[in-house]
Amino acid sequence: MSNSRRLFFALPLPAALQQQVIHWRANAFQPEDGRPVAAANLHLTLAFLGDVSTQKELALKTLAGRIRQTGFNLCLDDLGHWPRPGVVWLGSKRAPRALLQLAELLRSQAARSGCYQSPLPFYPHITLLRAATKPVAVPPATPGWRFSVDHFSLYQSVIEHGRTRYHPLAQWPLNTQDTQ
Ligand code: 2AM
Repeated sequence: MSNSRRLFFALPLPAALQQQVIHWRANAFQPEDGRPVAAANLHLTLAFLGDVSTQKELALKTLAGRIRQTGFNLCLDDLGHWPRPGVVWLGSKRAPRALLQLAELLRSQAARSGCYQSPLPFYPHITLLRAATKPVAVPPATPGWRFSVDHFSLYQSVIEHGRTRYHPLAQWPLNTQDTQ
């Protein structure tokens, strides 16, 4: 598919928070635990779309633009390790309902547009380390960062000079009223 792009919807982390997370991570894990995700690549995926044609991308952007959803505060107070995909992640012990609703909407729009969606339940997370297939001593707690989510974005995943980079292509606001 020469005209297709590898896309996903996600929540970006504010730049200052990206820096706080990577500084904390440098002390919280050992180099052999896994490959750290670059600060600018830290994000929370809402819906992975895979390789998408230009036409389908336009349709998905139109649908995303019609979403009317409230913003929310996200507390990053959970950590875990999935050895099989080799992922160490940061998450939320109590994911806000608005986050789950937004992801559900984007995933069902993606599925109806023909983008394969994993049958596994959606588990909101921010990947911190990859290639973490061996046992990892996961710290008992995070600093409990909180941030306010007022938009979501569409990203393109590209390989540049052998490294994965995520380029934001578009973003849509979330209603700032009724933040939890
Ligand atoms: P992960 O961080 O748990 O690997 C871009 O690849 C983003 O989409 C990543 O956050 C990744 O989640 C997520 N994603 C979900 N399903 C994917 C898939 N089948 N292939 C690649 N990435 C996927």
